[in-house]
Amino acid sequence: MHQVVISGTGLYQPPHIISNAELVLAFNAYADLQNTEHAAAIAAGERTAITHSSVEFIEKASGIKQRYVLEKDGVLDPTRMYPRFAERADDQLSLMAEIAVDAALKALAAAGKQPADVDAVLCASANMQRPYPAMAVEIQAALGAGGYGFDMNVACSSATFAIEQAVNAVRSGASKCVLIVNPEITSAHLEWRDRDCHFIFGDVCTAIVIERAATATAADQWDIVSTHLATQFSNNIRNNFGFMNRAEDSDPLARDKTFRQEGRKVFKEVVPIAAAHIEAHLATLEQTPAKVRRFWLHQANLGMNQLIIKKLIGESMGSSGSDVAPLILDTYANTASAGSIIAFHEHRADLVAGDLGVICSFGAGYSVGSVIVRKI
Ligand code: CO8
Repeated sequence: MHQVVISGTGLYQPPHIISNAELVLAFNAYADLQNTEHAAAIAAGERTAITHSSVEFIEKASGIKQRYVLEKDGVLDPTRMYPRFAERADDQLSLMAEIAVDAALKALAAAGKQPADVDAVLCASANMQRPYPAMAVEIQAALGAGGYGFDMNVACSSATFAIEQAVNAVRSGASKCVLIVNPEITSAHLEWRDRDCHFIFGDVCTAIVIERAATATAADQWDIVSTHLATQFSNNIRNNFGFMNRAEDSDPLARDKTFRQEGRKVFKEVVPIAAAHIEAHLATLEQTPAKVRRFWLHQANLGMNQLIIKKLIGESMGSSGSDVAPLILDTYANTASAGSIIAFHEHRADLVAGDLGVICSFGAGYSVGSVIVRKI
């Protein structure tokens, strides 16, 4: 069995920012347009008027202040309310692969590796641009990596679930160096016309290099001590878009064909699941949350992370996160599987050899994945 390390991470940041103020302005313009268009039906009680969104609510309920997106004009156009992407020909690199290659090259550079050193590519994301050929195989080809690639989706937990697959492959000797990419184009499957969720998500891509400790040369290395995954079925976060829609004669633009959730239930149910999962995982190593120098938590909601940290170490966390559990969702929003990896990417330079950390994701499924790492 080989010792396995994370030897590099990379981050692709989209070119556009949407502030809460811009988002609310566009949503309220959309609401006014809809309410004017359907004034008669609203007056007759046949239709409910759309209520305005507010910056104050968004910041108080979620902690999110802005989000990055790949395309901004379509999202903010009150007559459209979703991004506008040019369709690409089959012989052009697809958008998801393009942002994954960018993040991957940065992660490989950090790890001091060449694409040819990679012998497996896992594209792990909450949504794939197409069913096949696998995004991972296109990314593998674009990079010039060897071995094989495959796609996997466990919603917000896709990255941690991919880390366990990569660790198992490297530990067993099947692979030497695995590249994980998490391209999240959430803007294309978010319902920007629903004020309950229009503020939640942002676009981004993260990448992680996982390899044998024996071949790692990077200055910054993280021993992967243990991984632990769990799922528990719930309909509280769901998206029914898929290849069966046409055969079912359902409306492709119906509300259930984009992200939807029972946010309050998710909040209440997932917080205890995540806290108990982390605690039980640490206990298997005879460790306690108090011994953990840093938690890089999934970034869905400030309140969720505050409660998880309170449950784990009894510490109150402020609205800008804390040293033990840094926050990135204020600037990136919820980036699905990439959130905990962005936190790890941006907030680990100050840790010293021997420090213990936990990367933990949680979300739709429900799913929860934790990765216990130690700074080498
Ligand atoms: N502006 C003003 N008022 C609003 C708005 C708004 N934008 N939205 C709702 N309100 C109102 C509501 O109508 C409600 O009014 P009333 O009391 O009169 O009924 C009031 O504000 C309170 O509403 P909520 O109870 O919904 O508010 P919460 O405090 O629960 O906050 C949150 C809502 C922020 C959504 C919160 O519940 C939350 O974050 N929950 C956790 C959700 C979560 O973590 N989900 C994870 C999903 S991510 C995942 O798993 C990956 C999926 C794949 C990615 C998908 C990409 C698109």
